[in-house]
Amino acid sequence: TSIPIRRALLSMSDKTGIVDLGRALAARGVELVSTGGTAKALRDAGLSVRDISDLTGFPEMMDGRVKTLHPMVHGGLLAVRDDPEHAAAMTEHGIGAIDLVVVNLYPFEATVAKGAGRDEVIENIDIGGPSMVRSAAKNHAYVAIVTDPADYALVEGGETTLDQRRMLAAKAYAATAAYDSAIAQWFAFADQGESFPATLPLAFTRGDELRYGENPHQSAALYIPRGPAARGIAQAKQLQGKALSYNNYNDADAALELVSEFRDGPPTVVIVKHANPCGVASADTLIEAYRAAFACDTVSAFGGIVAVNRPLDGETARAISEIFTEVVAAPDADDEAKAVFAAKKNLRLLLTGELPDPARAGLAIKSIAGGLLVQSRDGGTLADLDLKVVTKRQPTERELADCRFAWTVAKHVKSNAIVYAKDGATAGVGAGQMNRLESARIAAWKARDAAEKAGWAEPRTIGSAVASDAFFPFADGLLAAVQAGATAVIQPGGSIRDDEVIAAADAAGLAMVFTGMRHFRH
Ligand code: 93A
Repeated sequence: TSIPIRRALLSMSDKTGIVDLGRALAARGVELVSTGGTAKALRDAGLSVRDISDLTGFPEMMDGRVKTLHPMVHGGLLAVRDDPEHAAAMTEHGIGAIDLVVVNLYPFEATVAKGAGRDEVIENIDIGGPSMVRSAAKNHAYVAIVTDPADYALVEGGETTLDQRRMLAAKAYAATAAYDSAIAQWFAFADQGESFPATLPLAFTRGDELRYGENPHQSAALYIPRGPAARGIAQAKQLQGKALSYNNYNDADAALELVSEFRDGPPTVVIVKHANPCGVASADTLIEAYRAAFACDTVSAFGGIVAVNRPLDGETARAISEIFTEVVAAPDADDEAKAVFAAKKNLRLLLTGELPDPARAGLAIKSIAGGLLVQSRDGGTLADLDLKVVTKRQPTERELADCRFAWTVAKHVKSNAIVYAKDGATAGVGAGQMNRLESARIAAWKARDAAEKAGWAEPRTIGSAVASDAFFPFADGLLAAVQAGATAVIQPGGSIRDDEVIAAADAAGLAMVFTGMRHFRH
């Protein structure tokens, strides 16, 4: 059963749609009460409005900081209408019931986003608005609270049902919770410069709803952080194809994060499957890079996610289209490339704009049962490394270049990670094994398999550089790389058996460099 709206309080920072709503309510005989700016907007449109100062008997004061914080407002919102004591208090103090509140709050986040100074940010913390929202939502048995313009239509008829008011109350508290989180986030991160505040005041808004999670029996959605604009796969613009799935996002993120390491480098292509790169290559042109990345593992590349560090051209788009590819992420794409993909209805093309800075600061969050693990993101790049040659033999220039390339890829491979690379392309990737030796063997085996499939005389691990995301605890992993034909090694160093590992490298005539930095990734 519906209850009628007799009096509505409208107080809106963003006045979009206010006149239409006011007109609809007035047509139903609803009395309109408003704060200064909102009242003016309604009056300018020819509607009759009562000023909030008339209701409270106080002027709006202190630069508007105190407008609606008054018992005439909050009494009218919070009174339990059929409680005799509440009713008596209303009569005694001349408090009139308010049946509908429509509020949108001071634009705190937009003020932060535009880079305003501290005083302006503080001034845009709305106090009276959220107070009314919370009072009205608590008393949803009688009062309707609208915080989302999409719900104007719901109240325009001049009456509401309890179910509607309940739904509106839930949205209202979600809105004030997010609003306060954004404020807390600003205080902690922007104002105090903390990376690990005592509470984690992160506010997220739901973006795309995903068909399902990692598996069909799981629900999933994308959440976008509120506040200062983040940049990454979540912000990419999808040009075509059906909606992305949970796994697509996860894989596209892995691909974009890795290709971003090369944002100032030569044309580079990354192919990802199950969140691990199965082929990565840099070359003089994107098409050459794609061919080289694909050659690393032609089997896994099927149904993969491709990310590139240059605007996509038609020729590369055609090459990518030769096999089934789930998602392509690129900073941009020319008209020819777009036309090529337009014919591939199932392929999703994501345009990311300028690639994110791989060294940027940020938090990496992972959920565990009962809690969250939070760490600063792994922003370590080649520029941070203090490379030390630890073997008798110095790496050649070409070996050193391949070491650096393999190392960059290994950072984005699930641990234990072993990556063989040669001439700026991966030759074999070993990912996610429980020991380093197995990863080294798997990577070499995959390289042999690729050679067999392509009809090459030998696997590309012969004469390659090998990267290990963490130190070799024993010489065995290194010996597996020697067996695969690697001639140079890059690894963090730091094992208590480093001497043994270095001796094995020297005995095999390898050149080995230590990075002093580890890149576990799980
Ligand atoms: O400064 S406030 O926190 N103090 C108040 O008492 C108050 N009451 C409403 N801000 C307050 N509001 C906000 O004013 C509303 O949330 C809304 O955003 C804005 C509308 O002001 P006006 O109608 O004058 O443009």
